[in-house]
Amino acid sequence: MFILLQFQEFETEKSFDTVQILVGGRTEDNSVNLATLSGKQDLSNKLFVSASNFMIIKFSTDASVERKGFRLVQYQHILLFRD
Ligand SMILES: [Ca+2]
Repeated sequence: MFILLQFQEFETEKSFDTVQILVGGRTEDNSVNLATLSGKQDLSNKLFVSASNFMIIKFSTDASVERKGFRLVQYQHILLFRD
């Protein structure tokens, strides 16, 4: 099982409100950081991929300054390889 994640919109307070994407394990401690995102970004052409059936999306924020936020799409599928 692969998990593919795509952001349709992304805008958070730069450096202070971050979205982390972690892959590789069931818990944060067992995962590696694939990306740390913040600010206003066009990510509509970028796919974030987990090669397992786990993906952690961690939003960290502070007490001041809000932006629009983010909207994401998740795709799950099984890839079949044939000779
Ligand atoms: Ca903030």
